Amino acid sequence: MDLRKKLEELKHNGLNDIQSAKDLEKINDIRVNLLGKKGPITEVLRGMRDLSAEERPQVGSFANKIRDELAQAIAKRKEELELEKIAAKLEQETIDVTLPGIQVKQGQAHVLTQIIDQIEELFLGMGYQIVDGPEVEEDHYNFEMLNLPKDHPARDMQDTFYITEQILMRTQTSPVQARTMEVHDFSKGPLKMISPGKVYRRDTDDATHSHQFHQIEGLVIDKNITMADLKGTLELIAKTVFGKEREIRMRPSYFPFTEPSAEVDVSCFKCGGKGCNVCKGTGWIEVLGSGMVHPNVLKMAGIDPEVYGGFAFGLGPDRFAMLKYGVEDIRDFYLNDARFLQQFSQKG
Ligand code: 2NL
Repeated sequence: MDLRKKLEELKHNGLNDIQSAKDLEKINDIRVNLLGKKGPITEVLRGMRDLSAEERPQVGSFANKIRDELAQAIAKRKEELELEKIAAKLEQETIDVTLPGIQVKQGQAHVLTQIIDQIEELFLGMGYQIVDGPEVEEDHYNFEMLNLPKDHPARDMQDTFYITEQILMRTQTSPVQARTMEVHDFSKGPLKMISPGKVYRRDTDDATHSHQFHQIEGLVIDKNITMADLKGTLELIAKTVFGKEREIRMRPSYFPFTEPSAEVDVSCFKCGGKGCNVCKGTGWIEVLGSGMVHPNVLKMAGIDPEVYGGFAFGLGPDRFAMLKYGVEDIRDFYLNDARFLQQFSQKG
């Protein structure tokens, strides 16, 4: 058969196949079949051996021209198919940016953390340090250093979780103060600290008690500290947590680690002092305990009570939150029920 005719036919059929190729795999198959080493054009070129010397270059250049045309058509069709493929993909992945988004639930600090943060901020502003300490504590720091003698009822097995005879779960955060007093260097300035944290007691007798709760204790030791310093400080706590209209009153009381000791009441934040169900008609609510640091406590920490003195107080963030928000069961704070906790959102 005439080689020219054969080449014409190859071109015609080849272009048809290329045009009707529907995907990139097909166009690749065509390229390999048509232009490859075992393809029909290579075969034609091989068949040129039988041609005359005149005809050979003519048919040769014609064959090359057809091969170039087919290669070009393949490249063009390949590009078309690639663009089509991208267009189809874009079509499929269309995102409607006007659709409403998925609301991300935003958390918030736990209500007890909110109260603790508020008090920490107040005392940081007055130059106090915030000190942490162990929750598993030595009897020595939890009781002995705080002037609680061996026969004190708080040291009863009924009231305290003992790990061994000398190791226990701290029942107050005062051991942190005892440890700090012991190492404080008064040549560098007075000691001013608060110690917030978890404490543990065995009393679970009613809904206002839990085997684990929180305490923040404060301690200031310097020369010439008076009860007026204590009262001013306590008033600031009351106003910060319960509102700036609040007033406080101090009643004589007893703690082994302070002398004199005072119980502190805040004027009722619901009725303003007239008397209501929250303050049980008295106009006052008991919120914390306080006093001037007992000389024995100073002595045991190596501080001379003839030179130095100080005040201390202890308050319960759990009790503060219960009073402030009218929560009746302390265990609500520890159940991690979002329906309860969400009520204390700070978003307003
Ligand atoms: C309460 C109130 C209080 C203290 C804690 C304290 C700590 C040191 C020295 C003296 Cl290191 N006092 N803390 C003082 C008064 C009251 O807590 O109701 N506690 C049972």
